[in-house]
Amino acid sequence: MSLRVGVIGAGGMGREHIANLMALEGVEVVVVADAIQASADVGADIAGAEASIDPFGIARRDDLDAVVIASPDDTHAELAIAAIEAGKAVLCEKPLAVTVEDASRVIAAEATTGRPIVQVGLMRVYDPAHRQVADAMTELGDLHHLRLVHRNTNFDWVRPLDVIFSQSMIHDIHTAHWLSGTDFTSVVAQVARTGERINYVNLLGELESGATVSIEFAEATYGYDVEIEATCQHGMAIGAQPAQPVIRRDGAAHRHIGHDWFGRFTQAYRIEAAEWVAGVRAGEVRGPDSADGLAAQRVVAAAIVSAETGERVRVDRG
Ligand code: ISE
Repeated sequence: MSLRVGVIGAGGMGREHIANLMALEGVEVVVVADAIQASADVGADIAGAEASIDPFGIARRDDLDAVVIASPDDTHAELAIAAIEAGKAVLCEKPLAVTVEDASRVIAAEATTGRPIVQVGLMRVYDPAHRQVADAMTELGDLHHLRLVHRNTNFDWVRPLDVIFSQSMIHDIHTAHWLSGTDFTSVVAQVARTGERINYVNLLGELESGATVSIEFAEATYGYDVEIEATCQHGMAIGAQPAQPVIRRDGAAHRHIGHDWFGRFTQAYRIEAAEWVAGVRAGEVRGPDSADGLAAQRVVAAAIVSAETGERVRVDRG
């Protein structure tokens, strides 16, 4: 029997999920909802699905097995709770919520169902380059330091600091949690601005294991660029960049980087969709779960306080 899925949010991320779900056998995207009719129509056209402008109605519908939430970040928690209460499996784009309190409310709602049903779209765990680093680390002994660099292309949008943390750096925060297998204990954040624009954020974190993590975030104009380096007891691992040919032309050698995360993480998103569906069919959450979403949000909360106070801030772990 096919898995009947509703997709909430038909912006770039929603459309990416629609395309990836449609490529899977036995998955039917039944309805696409977006608060804006024109977007709902575009998403529904891609899927050959019904269009709706009632995201909460979709979350609550009883003829769907699962929903993907890819609406604006501040709607994630309420939509996830509505879907959980209607007994649906959920793939919720990151962040799970924009506050620790709301992420905890999602977890409380999920707990009432008696089984895990929420996966969070922290898709780097499916990225082949990140997985290679994870594999290499198993041979290198204890992790000493992780260096994560995230150059973003939201340059034409002046984003406040909390949004940069919860929308972008949350990926790196979760990567550190995943690769180290431990929690952050404290963070120190430094922020460089030009007027309102945040140009650069540096987050130095300490982990329960004693390892350290540095996350460098920059709004870049040239392309979307993510780097990872793990320094361990017996050596280090450097994440590969996606394989691209070198084009020599007009007296120059050129290698394409890409303008956004859709290009850099194409494969990760595809694998994520397939793994999520397999997990839903098995009645399991196999990828990053709501506890991972909450853990990351706790680090975000501490990072915001650190940036405001200039102090090193302990991460509240509940
Ligand atoms: C976006 O939602 C992502 O997932 C990207 O990885 C991140 O770099 C970007 O800033 C977000 O807006």
